[in-house]
Amino acid sequence: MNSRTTWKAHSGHQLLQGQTHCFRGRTMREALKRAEAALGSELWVVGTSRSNSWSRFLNPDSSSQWYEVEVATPATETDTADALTHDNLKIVHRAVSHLEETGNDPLKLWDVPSSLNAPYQYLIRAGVDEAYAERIARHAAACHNPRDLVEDSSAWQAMIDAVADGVNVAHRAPFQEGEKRVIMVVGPTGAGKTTSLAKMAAHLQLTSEERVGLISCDMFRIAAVEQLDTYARIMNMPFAAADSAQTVADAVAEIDADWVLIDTPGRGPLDDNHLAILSDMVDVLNPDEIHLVLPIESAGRWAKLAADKFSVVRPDRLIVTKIDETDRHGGLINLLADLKLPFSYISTGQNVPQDFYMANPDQIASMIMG
Ligand SMILES: Nc1nc2c(ncn2[C@@H]2O[C@H](COP(=O)(O)OP(=O)(O)OP(=O)(O)O)[C@@H](O)[C@H]2O)c(=O)[nH]1
Ligand SMILES: [Mg+2]
Repeated sequence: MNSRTTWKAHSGHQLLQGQTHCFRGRTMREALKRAEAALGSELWVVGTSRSNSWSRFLNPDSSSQWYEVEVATPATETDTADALTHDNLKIVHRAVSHLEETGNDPLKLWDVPSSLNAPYQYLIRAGVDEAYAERIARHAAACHNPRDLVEDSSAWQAMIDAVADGVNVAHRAPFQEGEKRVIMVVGPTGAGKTTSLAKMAAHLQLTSEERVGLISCDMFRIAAVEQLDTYARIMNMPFAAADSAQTVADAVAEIDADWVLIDTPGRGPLDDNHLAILSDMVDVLNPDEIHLVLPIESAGRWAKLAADKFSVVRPDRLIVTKIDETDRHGGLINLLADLKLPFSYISTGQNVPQDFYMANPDQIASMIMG
């Protein structure tokens, strides 16, 4: 039975001769000595392994073990030329194609336990940016003794834990008697702001004693006011509509509610005029929470642009919507790392109020890791 504990001392940038050679010994020193005697002292150790002698199957008490070292010599110019004229070219070509297909370099993680490689690759396939996946794998390695990561199942669990460790969630201070808590949602067109606000209102109504009220300041579209008004009537909540910083502030003061949830119109992140109006509103209202709403599929350049533009309204948390529209949830990590905003809620469908969860690091990690 082989218990292979390979490590690669070879940097991956150094040219090697086409072939590697294996040498065995009763100890690792003996195996290395044999390699040196045969090939000289300038050797690259490509891998090492320890194996029990086959005779152990006949005599389980036997303690005989073999150490094996796999070495290669650095290439000379002639060697390289020779190697490239042979079948090795095909091998190199195949390896390069594989790296291009998977889009990542296995040698990058040569110094972490090899059992972390499969969950690392999985993270990349799930859409996690390669640089973030590498950081997660290194965090998993740093948190464990390599001996505890030999089993694949432990390595996967370590990776799930490492993902969860990096998931930052927003906290909500307990409600104080007599206060009026103002929550606002902002974000680009169609991101899921109104639906998320209605879901959040339902959750607050179900989980707290206080009264919840809704305000729409999307007066540009009659349908938008009606959309939120309909939710307010279904949930029996007070509702108001207003359109300027001052009229919204007046509506907040007048509405008979402890939690006041404010919906804002959707506009593209390049609409500076709209952002200026929102920014005035934020200055006057000074909301307790401002949730930026973005769909998971926006992760990447577009989300960074949106977050950058919406930063003038100072969002302090992120609602990620439309999680149900993709089977690659790695975008959650990219959003978190790129935008540096903690998650508040996750929206997983169109049903109000069901498809909506307070962000939880363990659940998010399990979602990403399948
Ligand atoms: N599949 C899916 N659809 C969602 C989710 N959240 C919202 N939607 C849908 O996305 C569409 C837009 O949702 P809205 O809540 O109206 O989005 P909005 O950001 O308020 O849109 P504007 O006010 O026009 O900017 C609706 O059809 C919603 O049902 C979600 O988590 N999953
Ligand atoms: Mg809306």
